[in-house]
Amino acid sequence: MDTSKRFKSNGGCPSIQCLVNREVLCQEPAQGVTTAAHRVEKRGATPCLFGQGGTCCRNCNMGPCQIIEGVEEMIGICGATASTVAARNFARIVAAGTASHSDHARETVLAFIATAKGETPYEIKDTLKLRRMAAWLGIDPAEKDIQQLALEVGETALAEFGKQEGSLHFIRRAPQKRQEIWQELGVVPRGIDREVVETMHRTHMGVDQDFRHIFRQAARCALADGWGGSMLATELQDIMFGTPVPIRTVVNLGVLKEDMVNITVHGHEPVLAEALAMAAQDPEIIAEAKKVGAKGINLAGICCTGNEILMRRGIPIAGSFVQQEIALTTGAVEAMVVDVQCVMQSLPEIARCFHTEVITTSDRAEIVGATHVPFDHHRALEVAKDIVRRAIARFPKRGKVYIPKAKMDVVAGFSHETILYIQGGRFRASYKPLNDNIINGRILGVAAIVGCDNFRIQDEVHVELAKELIANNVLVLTTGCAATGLGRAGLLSPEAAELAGEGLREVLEAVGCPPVLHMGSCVDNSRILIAATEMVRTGGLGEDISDLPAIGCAPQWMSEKAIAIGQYFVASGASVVFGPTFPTTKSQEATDHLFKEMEEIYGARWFLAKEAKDFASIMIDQIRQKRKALGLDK
Ligand code: CUV
Ligand code: SF4
Repeated sequence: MDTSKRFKSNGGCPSIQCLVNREVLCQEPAQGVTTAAHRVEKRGATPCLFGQGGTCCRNCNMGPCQIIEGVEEMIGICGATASTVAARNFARIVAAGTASHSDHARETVLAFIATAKGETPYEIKDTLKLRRMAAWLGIDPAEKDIQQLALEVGETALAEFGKQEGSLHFIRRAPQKRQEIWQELGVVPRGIDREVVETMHRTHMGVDQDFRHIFRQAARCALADGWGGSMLATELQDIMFGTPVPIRTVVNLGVLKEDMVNITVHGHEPVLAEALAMAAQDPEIIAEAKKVGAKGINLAGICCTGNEILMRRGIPIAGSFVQQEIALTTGAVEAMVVDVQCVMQSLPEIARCFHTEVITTSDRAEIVGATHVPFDHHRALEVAKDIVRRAIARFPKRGKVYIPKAKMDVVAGFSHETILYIQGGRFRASYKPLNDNIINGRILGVAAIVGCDNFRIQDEVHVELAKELIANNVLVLTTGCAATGLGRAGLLSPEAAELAGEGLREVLEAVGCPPVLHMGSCVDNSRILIAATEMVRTGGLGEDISDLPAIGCAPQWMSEKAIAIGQYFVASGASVVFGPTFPTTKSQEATDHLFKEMEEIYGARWFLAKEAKDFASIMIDQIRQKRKALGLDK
């Protein structure tokens, strides 16, 4: 194929703002390659208009119908109004997001059960957490050996997916008052799969047609994600692979190595990445790499897989979501190994311009042009070694390479347990120091910056926003690709504490913490729910998550999962700010529900913002209002 035709651009490289990405795309190895950066440039920043704002419906074959709120004749052929359609579409986004996090969790649980039976190379590493989770799952941990207990925990966890009645076990971890609100509203999730299926059913043509009632199901479904699928994934992964503790490592494309076999692991499920990490350390494998002239195997993460192994093993992250294609255009990647979610279909096409092999591994995800090497946790090491060997075989075929220098030191690993621990050590661990510092005003409040990065947004919104927040003494928590971006900018290092306001800086310097705490992958947003609950339980900051001077945001959200996360945060009492666009804006009624009525019902709401400064002012203002309501400030 004539690659020059596929390549368009202004003088050879796209006009993207992120300097390191642009640097790589402007170098020789990347010439002739088209990436999302080029496609966005070509099409302009305005996406396709169909569906924008949430009032287009294609749920039946009398349509598609484009509905315009306020125009009487512009309702669906079936009579559906703009608010119904917007709510239906929104609920379906939530269902897709919940399904994704939860299907990942299912895979984790299955690997966990196999591990309990001794059928995988993994172990039950955190036995303390195993016991704690057993108790939450209604299992008496007393006098059971670890394998037996793990098996029971695994099987009970698996049953959470198919449960038809009652409520998910982890719901009971929420503050009492929150649980009562859920009970009263009838939004307590029964079984994870059931909530997803019911959401799909209720949004089918001609079923649930009261937008408020649909939004309520969207909340129940989202709660099945946050307190269900995502939380199960986080907790069982921690038990199996270790609960994260503070760890120093590096991020950005500069972590790729000229003299090593580079394997990037991309996607979401750590079961694959953990096995690859084991295989990469195998002396036999390393010897094979040396035979082809490489110094060894360099594993580097992309997206949330990257976050998983960064948090637990300190394995460097090569890039966030928007850097996946760019990592390949360095010409230095022998294999990109992917499983599920946030993997761009363009990867094999780009790999064709190089010696790179794209390897899909999940039974649920294949890509035309990629090699499929099915992963199976029973044969985890065997498959992982096979994959690493494929990468080694590619090394001698490397052509021109350009690896940028850019990399940044980060400290990650801030699980809820770690945050607890650094506040007083093993025996006095509690959230009291944090609460006290919020009460005495050294810390204004807590903000979470989570979610994706996105090619349609060129500015470093995350970085600007985080700087503004910490300068105002707001402690920042982060997960997902936002965390990687903040890491690239140096905000995940303790030295960045000097950018914090005086009060926050004092607190951070006493414990040697960065001003932005990396809590993990997207499923690890469940850690934030637990941290918030712990703050409530510790006392002095109200009785419910909605009383806390805390707020979340996803300024560059891209995936459906992000909306599920936003909805479970709001339904749990934590407001969120999303942007730069929102999926219901063409229906005033539906948007009013999410932006106003939810505040009355759940004590929290959605906000929409575009620029970093707007995010910051909404978030700081909300935190101030909560402080006032608590009587902390006048
Ligand atoms: Ni799950 S969901 S782009 S990898 S954070 Fe990254 Fe995180 Fe969004 Fe995807
Ligand atoms: Fe149109 Fe109603 Fe069919 Fe949707 S369900 S496509 S609004 S007729």
